Amino acid sequence: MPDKTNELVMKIEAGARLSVEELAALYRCPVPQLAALATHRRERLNGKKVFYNRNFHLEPTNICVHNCVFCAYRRDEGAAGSWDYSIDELLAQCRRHAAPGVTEVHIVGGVHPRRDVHDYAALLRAVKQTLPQVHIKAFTAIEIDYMIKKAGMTLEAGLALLKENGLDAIPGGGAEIFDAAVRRRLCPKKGTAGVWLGVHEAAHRLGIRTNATMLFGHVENLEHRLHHLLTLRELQDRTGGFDAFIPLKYKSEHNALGRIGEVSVIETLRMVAISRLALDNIPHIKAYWPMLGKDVMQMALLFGADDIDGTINDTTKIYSMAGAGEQHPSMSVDELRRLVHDAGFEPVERDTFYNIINFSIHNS
Ligand code: V47
Repeated sequence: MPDKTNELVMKIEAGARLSVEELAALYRCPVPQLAALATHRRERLNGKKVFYNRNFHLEPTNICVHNCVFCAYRRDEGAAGSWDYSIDELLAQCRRHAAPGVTEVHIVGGVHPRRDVHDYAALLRAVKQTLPQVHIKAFTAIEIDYMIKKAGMTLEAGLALLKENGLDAIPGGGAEIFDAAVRRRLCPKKGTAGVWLGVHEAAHRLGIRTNATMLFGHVENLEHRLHHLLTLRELQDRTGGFDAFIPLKYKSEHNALGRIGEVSVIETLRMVAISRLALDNIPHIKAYWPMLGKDVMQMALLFGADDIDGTINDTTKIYSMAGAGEQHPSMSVDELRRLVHDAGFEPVERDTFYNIINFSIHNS
């Protein structure tokens, strides 16, 4: 083993922070060693626990003012394949999917040209009235920025309005890649990295917990990925408001970027491990199974991931429309637990805020 790697192993064992150069060196080290180092970090933070929840998604619309080249989901208003549900239709979906024990609804969709923060506050209020016991994790920072500007409000006032009406947490979407040049190629009209980071920072100030994502495996390189991770680490040092990081592998079907194909499973697993090693201050790394598939999700647990998201109940289309193997993502609690157990870990049910839910109580 080269000296440099020995030094890095010692740093990781001591729990020390890693620089961008050190992370780049680790990215290239042999796969079993990288898996072992990320596992060492995950065990310090989360022991053998792997978290999951009982959740479903609402996707109010796929009509979107943006036209990101990686997206297979967005449509113009009135175009074939577009949808735009009323609040009543969304409440009917809530009633259909809120089985006993469900603790979270994840609401995310396109940036609709005519909807403002008051429209979405009304949706949150209605969902909360219908499912008072369920946490609402809703709207990417990009949706939030647009809906608040549309109403002519300040970011703080708009976020406070959403919170008063039932917003409990914010998901990590819309981050893509923070590097300005890559972002311009991917999603030229969408909010900049500064917009995304500003919304999350303001949310953290208001006590709203959030997640973060990174879309990788398209036109970016390792330097861009590491810059993205360290930008998140820096914000987390200041606010402590992120609960989980989700590395999202680009899926190539039915979108304008498709000809570039997809990165390998090994590259995906290396990114999971590097995320765990870089983000020493974000407690959870999520292996999102509707995008990775069940097999790669299980492998990701051996590369530092400690969260697998939830039951989903076939309620999200973002990944299936981009060609994910899971065309109707849905898993029972028994299957989630078995997959975790078979990988050698302890399945633990959580709510949105990682409070542990006693499995035996819910199933008695
Ligand atoms: O920002 C869109 C990604 C994200 C593709 O916070 C694609 O718990 C791959 O953020 N290939 C939205 N990815 C979803 C999201 C998310 C998912 C799961 C959990 C959480 C959480 C958040 O989906 C977008 C974009 O980066 N995406 N198209 C595609 N072709």
